[in-house]
Amino acid sequence: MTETEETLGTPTLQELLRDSPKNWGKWGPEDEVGSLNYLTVEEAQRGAAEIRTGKSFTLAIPIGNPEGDPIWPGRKTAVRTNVMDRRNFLCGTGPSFNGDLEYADDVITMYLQGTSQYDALGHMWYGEKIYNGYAAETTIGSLKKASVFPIAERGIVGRGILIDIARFRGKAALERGETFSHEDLVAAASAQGVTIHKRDILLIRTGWVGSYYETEETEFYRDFLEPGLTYSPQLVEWFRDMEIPNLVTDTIGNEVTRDPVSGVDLPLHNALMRNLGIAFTEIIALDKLAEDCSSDGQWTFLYTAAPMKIVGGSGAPVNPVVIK
Ligand code: UVW
Repeated sequence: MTETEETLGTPTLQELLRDSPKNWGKWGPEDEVGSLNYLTVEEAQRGAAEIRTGKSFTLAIPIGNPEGDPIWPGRKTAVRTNVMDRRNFLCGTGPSFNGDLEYADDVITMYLQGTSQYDALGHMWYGEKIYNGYAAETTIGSLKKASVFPIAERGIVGRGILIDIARFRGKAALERGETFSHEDLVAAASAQGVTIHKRDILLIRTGWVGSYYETEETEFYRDFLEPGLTYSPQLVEWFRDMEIPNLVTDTIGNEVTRDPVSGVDLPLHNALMRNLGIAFTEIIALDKLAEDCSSDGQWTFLYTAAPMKIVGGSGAPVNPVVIK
């Protein structure tokens, strides 16, 4: 099929999401953090109440791995360059300090979405408006509205719940393009012996990012189509009614890349992030945490995250910390 035949009959996001609910204005005309507003001090306490042993997990993937980092096709992986090290001091090109101090320095060049990261609410849009109704023109040059900065200033603390959809389906990782719905999440939670509560930070393991490290790059990126949640009006209503503040997954895009029903690419970035203001956290390492949760039966925990404070950024790297 040619690209034109493939896209013929595909609705625009405007058409697909015409009746989709929005949280615009709910937290005021100047709001930039959306559903993270649900994470009140009571929610932090609810998360803290889940701490039983104090065991902690960091959820970022390595950055600038010589074997490669999983990223969205078209982006480049991070390049860390050493610009000062012992050699400079051996050949006398290093700065001199009283006391003979020496040091190493690095520069990194990377996409802000090129590793474990929070998307800014203004990162994606359609119909000339970003989250909360701000004009798409506010993204020109840098995000003047709904950038990642207010999210970073706020930080994220709440009760996290891990749903291991791969384990639920008896697989190490979901297949390319494999989808699941909110009903599958509820069924998987029930199989794990847990209940997803209102305002939980939802972590979903598909095994996909973990599989990157065991798969040839060409095979991983072949016909790029990640597994993930798939759009339906009912799913959007479920997320809205559950007041989910933050969706965290071990995929690059947090949703199936192309909705198999409508043919639209990344509709949930728009239905959930742009319209409901749900924070998206992507490329997260969940395999070790899932292994531990499966062995001790504790799938809920305190989740904390502080993305970097990039002024005007469309996203920012993050290394979330979970405490059980
Ligand atoms: C794109 O920006 C295409 O995706 P993501 O939000 O997953 O980084």
